[in-house]
Amino acid sequence: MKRFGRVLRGLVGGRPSAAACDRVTIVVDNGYHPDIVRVPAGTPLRLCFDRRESNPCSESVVFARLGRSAQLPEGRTVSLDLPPLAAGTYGFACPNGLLRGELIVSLTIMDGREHATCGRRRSST
Ligand SMILES: [Cu+2]
Repeated sequence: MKRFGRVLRGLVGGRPSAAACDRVTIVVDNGYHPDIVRVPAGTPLRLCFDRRESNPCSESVVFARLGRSAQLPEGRTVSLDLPPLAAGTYGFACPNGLLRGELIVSLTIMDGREHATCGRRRSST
C-alpha cells in the first residue's frame, strides 16, 4: 500500500499538468498534491481526494466559490463530482485555510500545456 502510494504520488507529482482530463487524483498528505490542478472548461470533473494522513486539519476540503465541500476520511479516496465549470480559478482549502490548492479551469488545454486563453504558460513540456 505504501509502495503503491509512492508510485501514485510520483505520477501525480511528476506531471503537474496531467489534469487535462476529467478525472484527477489529489493526494492529501501535508498539503494537496498536486495543489495546482489544471482542467479544461466545460467538462464534468471528478476530483478524487486520497487522504494519507491523520492531521485533523485535512479532515475536509472546501471549495468556497463552488459552495461544495467533502469529508475526507483517513486512508480512503473520496471523489467529488463537479459540473462543467467556466474558465477561472477556484480555490480549495481545509476549513481553516491552512492547506490550500487551486483548481485552474482553462478554455484550452492541449497535452497539459495551456494556451493563451488562460494567461499562464508552462515552459516545461
Ligand atoms: Cu486546516
